[in-house]
Amino acid sequence: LERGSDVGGTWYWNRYPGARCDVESMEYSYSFADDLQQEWTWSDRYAPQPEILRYANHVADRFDLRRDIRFGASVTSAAFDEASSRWTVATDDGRTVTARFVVMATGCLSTTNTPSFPGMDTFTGAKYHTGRWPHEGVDFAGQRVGVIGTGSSAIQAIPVIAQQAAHLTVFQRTAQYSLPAHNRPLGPEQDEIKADYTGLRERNRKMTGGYGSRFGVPEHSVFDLSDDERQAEFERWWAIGGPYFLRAFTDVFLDQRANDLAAEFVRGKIRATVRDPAVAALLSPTTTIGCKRICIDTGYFETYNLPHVRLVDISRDPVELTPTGVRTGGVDHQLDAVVFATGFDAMTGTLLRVDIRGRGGRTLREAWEAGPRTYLGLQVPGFPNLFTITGPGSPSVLSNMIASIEQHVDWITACITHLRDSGVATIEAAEEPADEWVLHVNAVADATLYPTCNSWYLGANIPGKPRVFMPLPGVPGYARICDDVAADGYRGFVLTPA
Ligand code: N01
Repeated sequence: LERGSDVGGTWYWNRYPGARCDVESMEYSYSFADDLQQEWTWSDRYAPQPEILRYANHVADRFDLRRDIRFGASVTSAAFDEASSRWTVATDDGRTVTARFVVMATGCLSTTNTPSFPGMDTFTGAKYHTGRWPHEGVDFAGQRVGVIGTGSSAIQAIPVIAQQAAHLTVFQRTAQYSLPAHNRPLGPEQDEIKADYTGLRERNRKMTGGYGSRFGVPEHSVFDLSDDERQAEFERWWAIGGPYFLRAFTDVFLDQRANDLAAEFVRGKIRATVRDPAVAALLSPTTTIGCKRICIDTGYFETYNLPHVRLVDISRDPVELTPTGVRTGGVDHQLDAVVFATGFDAMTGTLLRVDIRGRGGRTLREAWEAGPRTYLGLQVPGFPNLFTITGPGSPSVLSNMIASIEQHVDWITACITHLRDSGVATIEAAEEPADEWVLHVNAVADATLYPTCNSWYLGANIPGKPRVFMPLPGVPGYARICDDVAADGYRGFVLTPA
């Protein structure tokens, strides 16, 4: 059941200018069929959104998947019937489906967040959200455009919108770290990787984030090197492009002083790029680098050197919409269009918008009142036979999503096969293992610097959302635990015979 009118998920909805994956194309792709990975040719090191969408369509056609997909079917509720051990899933077109198993493959960043700015409905110009971009595209030529937000989506969109628009105003509440993508057309390395694709996938599974094994892992502590050596090492990782800079030293995510040195290096790059020192200062983040999801850009900071681009600090003065634009700090900015690059109700938002009812009619919303509680990010106690793909408590957004999706799909497929073959009616996460799992996820996160800022990983971007660190850092350890649990007769789950 798919809400969109076609396949692609994230890459179906996020069609904003400049949208591009910031995991390398050769790795942000399926590994389940060698023919598929051998025959597909990627254009760039980091593929643009239209190409990834073409790839999703290609996969759907090649494996004849469309016959099993009902498009335009938005799920409104899912209820478990204890007598029959079956789920009834309803869609917004009034139809229902019954099933033994339900797999919520609803994405981690699929429910957009548009803050209710005062005067929202009074604005007479065009309004867009990066995560719900019009399929026909938007022509900003000759327009005065405002962008609210400076996260990953904005940082990709701003340089491209600046090329089209007559005038661009960026409203920034918090400066964000961004690393250069160093994107380029893929050369001979495409064939080199294909010659040992299986080997690359295996090596990636041993990486913390499940990607980028070709670039290696950090070898030194920041404090092992002299100032000059450290600077040279930062430069070396910076030159690789993409998120790899954060791997420069073993302690960037673990030690605040190490992190401060990495952060200062990046601020130095911003100062060297942005000509106006006051603008450079405004664009320079002061928080822990990597704590919020790192942004990857192509020409982001350079964009602020253009005469028709203006940065407006809204950290102290909230935004209000007026009929003709945006008012902040007592100043009116006249705009023809406003782009909300204000993010998502991440990880739990989509699941909680479906009326999911498990045993005793208990809703998922009630079960997660104090924050998401899962076992392995795969199941929730009280919701038998309901699985989540890349659910909270699994590496998900801290990893190469495609690889993590495949790991979950493989695990769930093997699990369902086992249940069928052994005459088991239901599988359900037990209470205690789920409690222990939540503690485990938080203990792993607490050993890093991740919890030190107000990120969407913590739910901090949505007013009233419980503060719980949702993704689990560390792909290899996680996959090992999942495999051990299965090998141990699905330890921590309750299996009820038919
Ligand atoms: O959203 P975000 P995003 N008033 O939440 C601001 C993935 N992704 O769509 O920091 C004013 O990061 C908010 O300000 P602040 C990736 O995982 C991947 O950009 O809260 N401003 C922030 O600047 C990413 O992390 C790719 O102070 C408000 C911005 O809006 C995730 O998606 C590309 C505000 C939101 O940033 C989300 O990224 C793009 C308010 N009331 C995205 N509310 C690739 O792989 C929010 N903001 C390429």
